[in-house]
Amino acid sequence: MPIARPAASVALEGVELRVLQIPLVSPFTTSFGTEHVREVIVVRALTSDGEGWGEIVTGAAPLYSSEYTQGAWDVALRWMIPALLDRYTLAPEDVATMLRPFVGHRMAKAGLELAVLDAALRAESRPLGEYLGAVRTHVPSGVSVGIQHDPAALVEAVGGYLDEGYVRIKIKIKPGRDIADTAAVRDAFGAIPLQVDANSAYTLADLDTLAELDRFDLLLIEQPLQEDDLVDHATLARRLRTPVCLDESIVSEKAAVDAMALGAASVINVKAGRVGGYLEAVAIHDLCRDAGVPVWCGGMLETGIGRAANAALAALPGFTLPGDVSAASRFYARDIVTEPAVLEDGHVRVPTGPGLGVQIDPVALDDFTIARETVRR
Ligand code: NPG
Repeated sequence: MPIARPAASVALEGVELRVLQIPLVSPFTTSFGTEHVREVIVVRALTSDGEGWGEIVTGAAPLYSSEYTQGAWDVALRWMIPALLDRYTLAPEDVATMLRPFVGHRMAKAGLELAVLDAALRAESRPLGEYLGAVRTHVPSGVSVGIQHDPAALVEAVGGYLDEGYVRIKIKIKPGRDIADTAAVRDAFGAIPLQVDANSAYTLADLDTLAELDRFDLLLIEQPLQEDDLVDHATLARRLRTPVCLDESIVSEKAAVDAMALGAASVINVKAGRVGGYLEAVAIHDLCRDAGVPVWCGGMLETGIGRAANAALAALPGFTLPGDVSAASRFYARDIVTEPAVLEDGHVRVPTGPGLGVQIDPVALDDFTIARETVRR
């Protein structure tokens, strides 16, 4: 149990799920595709003491991982929510245990756990950051920049984000869009904190190309190989000077233990959705801090719900590298919370109100909702 003081139990009376489609301010291209709209599932836990909010960060298609909207929607409504409603009172710390019989579907589990946790903490008037162990009031904000039309367009995009104050740049790469893109950014901006993210686009056959990246003094290369390529990542890590960071491969605390034991990762990206919840994310943080392995908080284009929770998580002491916790405006012209995250001197504030510390904008929520279903006891 990674939490110093557990939350009080709640009486869960129902759970509402909504599928939202929120337009992006500009298309976001990674090695696995281009998105114009963020499709996401918002969870509302209905308890006898009030409501709580969570977010299931699956996308429309199973491209980043095997999870996707309709799969998460089905498993949550058919299996997970009934299992939670089966027990009248439950502690947020019990949610993961109750959902453990259902294999995989970690993003769905994480969204449900967060909604129950938010409800419990709001009822206690306790901020999520304090509950998780946050030690900072603001977290340094990095930005993830998608693949652009060409290296010149990438330089222009990166320049805009640096002007806004982002303290670390991550660029997406894929085969054929790696060396020239990285060189262009280094040439234009000198020794800025820079890292690259391949989203599993390479194999060990690309070793020579990946080794060429060594000359750019990158903070790290993120997830060059496939999710289950731990041994290949260890082989690659021995051949590169650039630190290898794992994202997709780190699906649990156990996966992090294994990756570290194999030498497959010298840096770890923690995403609560990918690992099944914020409590598992704290456990991975604790593991890495104890082992002296740098960790940072990743992002999944969260709405104001997950963005608030990520800021709270990223404020834990072991997060020694800037994360992908950017301002809401990086992705959205309109958020579903009344006070979207903003960039202040390169940092995002950790909310201090009860629970997530943000309020839902009910009109925006309704405007983006394309499907809705409620399960009650
Ligand atoms: O700032 O929220 C953010 C986006 C950070 O690049 C980012 N996320 O592979 O890490 C990733 C990528 C991603 C986004 C992956 C959405 C999957 C879905």
